[in-house]
Amino acid sequence: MCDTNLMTLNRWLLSDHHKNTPNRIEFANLMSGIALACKITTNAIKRAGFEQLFGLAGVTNVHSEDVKKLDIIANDAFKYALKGTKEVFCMVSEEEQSIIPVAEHDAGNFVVTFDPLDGSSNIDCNVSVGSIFAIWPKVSKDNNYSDKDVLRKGREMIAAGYALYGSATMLVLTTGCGVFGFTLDYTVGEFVLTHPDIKIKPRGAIYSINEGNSVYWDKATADYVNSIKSGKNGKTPYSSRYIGSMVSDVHRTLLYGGIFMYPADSKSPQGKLRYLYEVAPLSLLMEQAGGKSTNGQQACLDLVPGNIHQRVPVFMGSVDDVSDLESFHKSS
Ligand code: P6P
Repeated sequence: MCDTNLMTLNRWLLSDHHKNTPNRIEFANLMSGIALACKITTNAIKRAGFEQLFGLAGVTNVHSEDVKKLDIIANDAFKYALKGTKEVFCMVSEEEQSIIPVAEHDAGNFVVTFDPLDGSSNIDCNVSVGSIFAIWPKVSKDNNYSDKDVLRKGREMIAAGYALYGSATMLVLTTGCGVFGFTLDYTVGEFVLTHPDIKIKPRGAIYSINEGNSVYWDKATADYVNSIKSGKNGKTPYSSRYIGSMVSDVHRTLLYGGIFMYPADSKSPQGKLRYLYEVAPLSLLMEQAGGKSTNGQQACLDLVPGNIHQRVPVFMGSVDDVSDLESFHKSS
């Protein structure tokens, strides 16, 4: 059967769903750049075995992490594709130490923060990985970017999303009116709407955390995890699922319910995950899907990062599960 009326990402962005979006043409153009970067990245991942793209690039990044060859490919894909839209004022990448400027003749009105290939430590064993992005309006009135364009509260985001390079390649996006999932149709090279208006259930039965860090956890986190493992008060014990790739763990949490956690602990006093291009965008998606995202004390979207690679603790997922977690942290 040949569907000639595909609801592609671009058609959706220009549809009545965004009839009140003042600059929807420019935004749709920006998103075409992000979609291109995700297609280039997914293609590189699928070809990695044939073209010796697995393994290390022989350099370390700003976080002193070994950079994979595919990290560099994904980072370049995002930078070139975004600059090519002429809609970007400046960028922040997980792979780059400083804010990435855009030449004045190419500059636009959006700021984009992104993790081009999240979970890449898993990629050589073919575990699913992802790209994460957040879109913000520029703040500077002139053409000189500054920290005020990027060090800002998550609630100032106008859109956020991720690509999941899994059994299928999906792009999951919010523009502030719910969460929508698009699956890459290789036959036409388009992201097609397959998951309209995703909502997370109020309570799940899965918890997701790296239990290898349990010796470092604070009491509140340890007590909460023990409470859902022990099945107190006649409750069924939760199942444990941890992939170690944030996009995959969060996507499963979004669709199946439950809670994803990367807490601060004695090994990582601020947690591990970075605010601008991991925690903030995924927190916006979670809240837009009817879920919750907290650092244990307050909503993640109300936090303001101190630097572009600021790490924060994060607990996100079903409202009732995250609220239970918060009750342990707020009473500690
Ligand atoms: P750990 C991947 O390196 C990542 O940044 C996230 O995608 C993931 O959630 C986390 O780190 C996993 O960290 O310490 O459990 O290996």
